[in-house]
Amino acid sequence: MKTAVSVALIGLTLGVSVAQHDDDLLFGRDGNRVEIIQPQPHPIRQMSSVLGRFILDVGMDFYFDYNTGLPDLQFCRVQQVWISPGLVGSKSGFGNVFCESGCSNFFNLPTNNTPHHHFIFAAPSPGVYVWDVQGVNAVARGGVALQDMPYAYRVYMVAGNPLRLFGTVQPAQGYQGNLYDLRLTVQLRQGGNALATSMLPPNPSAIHPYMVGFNQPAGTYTVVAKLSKHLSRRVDNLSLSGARAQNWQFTTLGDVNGDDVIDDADLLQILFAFGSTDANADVNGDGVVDDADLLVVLFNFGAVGEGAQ
Ligand SMILES: [Ca+2]
Ligand SMILES: [Ca+2]
Repeated sequence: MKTAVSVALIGLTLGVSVAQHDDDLLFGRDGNRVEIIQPQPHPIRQMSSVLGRFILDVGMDFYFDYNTGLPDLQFCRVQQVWISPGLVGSKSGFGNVFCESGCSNFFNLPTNNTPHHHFIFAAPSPGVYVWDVQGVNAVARGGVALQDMPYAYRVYMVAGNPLRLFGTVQPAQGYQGNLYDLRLTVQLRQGGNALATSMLPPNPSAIHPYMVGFNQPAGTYTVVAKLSKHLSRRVDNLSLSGARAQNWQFTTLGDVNGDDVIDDADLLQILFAFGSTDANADVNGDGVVDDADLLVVLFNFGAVGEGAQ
């Protein structure tokens, strides 16, 4: 990994001709694969309130080697992996490029003979928004094809001043798969009523593996978190105002159908997928559906999530 110092010096060297910004995603090379050299991890970004919307400028560029002044790469595709509903990334002359559905969700560097581009991300209401990307199909300066980034790089964007929860997400001990393949759902409740829900893939490479925002007043809430394939956890009487750390440890695996109960419906789904690689029925995340998955469900049979209503 190259140092932040050399990146800063590059910024100075190129400062006049190319407006490089501290938070621009700089795509470079780490051994045989493409990597976002800086910023690592991406800092939490505050969106600006403009005409009733929230917007943020997100830049990207190649990483330029300090000694040679040359870019690490000659080509890289910035591929979106996940984006929060409602968040849209657009660029003058290109329209909406990144969004939940109906966008191309990738951008090639270089485009129009330059690797340096800026996108405006916009969101309609206060909250925490997520944009996850990977560098793929990259070609190094010398012409060598590089391996894709093996993880998703996350940018958190905060619109307004929502209630925020952030922290770590620990799956059950028996889960062997990738945490990013699961979905974390966090729900705010008061008096038994669900007020707001936010969902995202946990991302251990991000500044916080999860952060969610709720456009709700400060107060005392019950918070329920559910990780896919796991039973939910619940914390009562949580006093929320601004941002607060809340780590989640999920202990019980086996809820294949996501109804927060482990019962014969889960068992049946595994039996129907037995011997396949169906990711939904692969309880322990080892890539196959077999008796190990059945055993997990049988062992936890009858268990109900803390947040089940
Ligand atoms: Ca179930
Ligand atoms: Ca399995």
